[in-house]
Amino acid sequence: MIQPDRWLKTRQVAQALGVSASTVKRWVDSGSLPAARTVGKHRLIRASEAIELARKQSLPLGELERLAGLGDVNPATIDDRLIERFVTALSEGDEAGIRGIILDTHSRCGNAAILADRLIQPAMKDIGLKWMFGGLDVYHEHRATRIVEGVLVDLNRRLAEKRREERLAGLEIARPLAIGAAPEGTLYTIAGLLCELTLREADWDVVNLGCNLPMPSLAKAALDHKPRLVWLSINHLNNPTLFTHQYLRFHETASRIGAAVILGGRALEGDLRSRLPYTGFGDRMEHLSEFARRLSVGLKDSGGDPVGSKERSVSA
Ligand code: B12
Repeated sequence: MIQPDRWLKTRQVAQALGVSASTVKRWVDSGSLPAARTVGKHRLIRASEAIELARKQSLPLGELERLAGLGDVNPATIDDRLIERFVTALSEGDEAGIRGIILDTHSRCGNAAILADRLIQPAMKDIGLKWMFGGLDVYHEHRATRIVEGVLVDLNRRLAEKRREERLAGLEIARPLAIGAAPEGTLYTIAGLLCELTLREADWDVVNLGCNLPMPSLAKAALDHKPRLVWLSINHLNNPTLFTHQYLRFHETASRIGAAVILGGRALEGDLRSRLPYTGFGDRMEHLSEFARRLSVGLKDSGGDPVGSKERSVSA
C-alpha cells in the first residue's frame, strides 16, 4: 500500500538516509526540505518530500521507502510457508524458483540484511539439517549454494552498475570504502556476498575479496585500498591459534590506517571472540547494516576522520 505522506521525524529521516540529524535540520532550515513543526517546535517531514530530496541527491532510498510504507515491505511477510517453498526450490536445484523467490523477496523488502537473516539463513540452515538427517546429499547442498551465489552476484553487479551510471551522469556522492573476506580455512561464500550487498545498500563502495583469504593478504589489501571498514565473516577455522596470531597482526594494520573492523560468523564463539580486538561484532546482517550506517554518519560528521583509530569495542 502506498502511503507517501506519512510524517517522519528528523532522526528517522537522518537514519534512513545515512546522514546526521543536524544535516537534515540544515536542509529544513535552508528550505531545501519542506517541513512542518509540532507544538513543541520539532520538525516533521513528509515522507514524499524526503524521498524527492533523496532522489535528487542520489541518497539511498530503501529505508526511507520502507518508513513511507511503499510496497509490501513487512518482514513478517517472510513467513514459514515462504521459507518452506524456498527450501523445496533449494533441495530440488530449481534455479528459476530460487532466483524468483530471492529477487521477489529482495524487491519487496528492499533490504539485503532482512533477506539474509530471515530468508536465506534459515533456509540454508534447513538444507544443512536435511543433509545431516533428511536424505539430501552433499551435491544437493553444493547445487543450492551455487545457485544462491549466482543470484547474489547478480544483485551486487546490478547495484555496482547503477553506481557506475550515476558516476557517469555526474550524480556521484562520496562513498566510503569497505573491504572484506572470509579468512583462510573458511570456504563459505554466501555470507560474504550478503555482507557485500548489505554494505552497498548502506551506501558503501565495496571490494569483496572472497573466501579462504590468508590474514597477511587481507592486511596487504587494507594497506593498498585504505578502507574505512573491513568485515570478516568467520564460519570455520582450521587452526584458531594461528588465526588469532595472524588476526592480531592484521588488526594492528587496520588500526594504523584507521579502518573499523567488524567481525561475524559462527566460528567466533566463546573463548576465541573474547581474545580478539574489534570495532564491532554482529551475528546477523542487520547488525552489519546498522553498524555501517552509523559509521558512515560518523565519518560524514567528523569530515572523514578515521574511526577505527578510536579503538572502540562495540557489540552490535
Ligand atoms: C552450504 C554449507 C557448506 C558449503 C559452503 C559452500 C559455499 N560456497 O559457501 C560447504 C560444502 C563448503 C560446507 C563445508 C563444511 N561445512 Co557446512 N554448511 C553449509 C550450510 C548448509 C549453509 C551455510 C550458509 O551459507 N548459510 C547461509 C548464511 C547466510 O548464513 P550464515 O553463514 O550463518 O551467516 C549468517 C550469520 O552468521 C551472520 N554473519 C555471517 N558472516 C557475517 C559477517 C559479519 C561482519 C556479520 C556482522 C554477520 C555475519 O549473518 C548471516 C545471515 O544471518 C550450513 C548450515 C547452517 N546451519 O548454516 C552448514 C554448516 C555450517 N556446515 C557445517 C560443517 C560441519 C561443515 C564442514 C566442517 C563439513 C566437513 N566435515 O568438511 C565443512 C567446513 C568448510 C570450511 N572449511 O569452511 C556445520 C557446522 C557445525 C558447527 N557447529 O560448526 C553446518 C551448521 C551444517 C550442520 N551440521 O547443520 N558447508
